[in-house]
Amino acid sequence: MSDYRQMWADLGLDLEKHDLLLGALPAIYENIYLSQENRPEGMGYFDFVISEIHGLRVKELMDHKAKGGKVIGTYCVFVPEDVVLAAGGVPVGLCAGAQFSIPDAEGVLPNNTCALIKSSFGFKVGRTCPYVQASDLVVGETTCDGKKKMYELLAEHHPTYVMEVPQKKTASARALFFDEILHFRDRVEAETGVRITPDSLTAATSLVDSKKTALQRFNAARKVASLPISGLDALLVNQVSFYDDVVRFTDKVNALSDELESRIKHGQSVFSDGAPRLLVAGSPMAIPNWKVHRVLEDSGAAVVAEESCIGFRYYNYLTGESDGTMEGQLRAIADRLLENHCACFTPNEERVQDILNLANEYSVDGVVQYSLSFCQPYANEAVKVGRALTAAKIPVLNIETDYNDGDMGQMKARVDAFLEMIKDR
Ligand code: BJ8
Repeated sequence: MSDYRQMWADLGLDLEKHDLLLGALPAIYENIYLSQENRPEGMGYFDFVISEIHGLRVKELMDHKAKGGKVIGTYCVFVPEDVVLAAGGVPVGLCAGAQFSIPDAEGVLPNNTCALIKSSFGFKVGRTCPYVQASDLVVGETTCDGKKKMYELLAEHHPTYVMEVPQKKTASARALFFDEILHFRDRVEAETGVRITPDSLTAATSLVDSKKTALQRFNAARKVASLPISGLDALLVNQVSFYDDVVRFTDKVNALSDELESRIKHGQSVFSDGAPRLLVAGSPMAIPNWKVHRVLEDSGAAVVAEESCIGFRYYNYLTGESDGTMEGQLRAIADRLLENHCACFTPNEERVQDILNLANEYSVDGVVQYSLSFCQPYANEAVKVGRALTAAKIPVLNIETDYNDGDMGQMKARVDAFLEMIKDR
């Protein structure tokens, strides 16, 4: 760890505070992750990534910058990573899932703001995240109100660019979004000093599609009766997709999928027979937010899928090749992004249908609707989703929580009652 101190100091981190953060992580990870039994060997790579979360990957980013490359931080899957890659930049996800940074944000943001927004902002103002410090530019978007207002304040501390994401999927909204993608392309070119060509963009999109295809294959291994991997481990893989080098990550996920498919062939499961299968749907879970999966799986359930931007809403949509022109490729990217049915859109019946489809494809016994406290989009949309699930006779449990562990006992009691109800059906 000490090898990186100079790098962290150069990045302007508050070293004392940062030591506290990194000092706490190994015990938490050991307790939640390494204590699981019969994990696939391929998870060793992801354990390594976490052990080096503020070390080796950040060093790679700094080496890239030393060679004149740029790092672009993002907070939402609506920001097209292929455009950044096409300009030789490295995109990195900045959404934060740690309670640690929230006190720093609460001195500025209203307390009744969702934990993801507070944690992300707190990491910047508290100077405890090397990824945001390493970012030459951070890119926000106009999705939920809390995020857009936070970006105005974030811009006081860091070079920030905000993309407009529409709230409907009408023809005029699509035209607006395409225009935004053009502006973003221009902004990335200005930042990197690299002109994006149709070929470089097509190549970058192909890398992103390969990553998503690998994630689709990996997550498909969770459809079987004899589950080869825990929901906690699967969540981690989906989370790491936002930090890691795109080519290396794709290779590692494919290697892990080889192992999972072999486990499936040999009937090797990490769960006992009859563990209730659950789909978790709702707000994204950024590293190290493992709370709900932990409670669910500690209680004897198996999480088999995430209808989340850290999960299905990210990997499900591929761009493919277009007519080979710059405009055609950018249009294909814009169309792909607007396939994502984030709860910030209205109306959003497609998301309800996605959840029903996932429940069917993954043979779930129940759905947990997860929303972060004060997340209006997902908490409100839970009403319609809940009605549809009830009509389809699929049990549903609504969990609203934040990053604090204080309510875990109460959550576990509700989860236990939910699982009992499922078993008695
Ligand atoms: S496309 S889900 S990544 S906006 S949890 S900050 S919605 S109050 S994160 Fe998201 Fe893009 Fe949508 Fe996906 Fe607001 Fe809710 Fe907080 Fe959220």
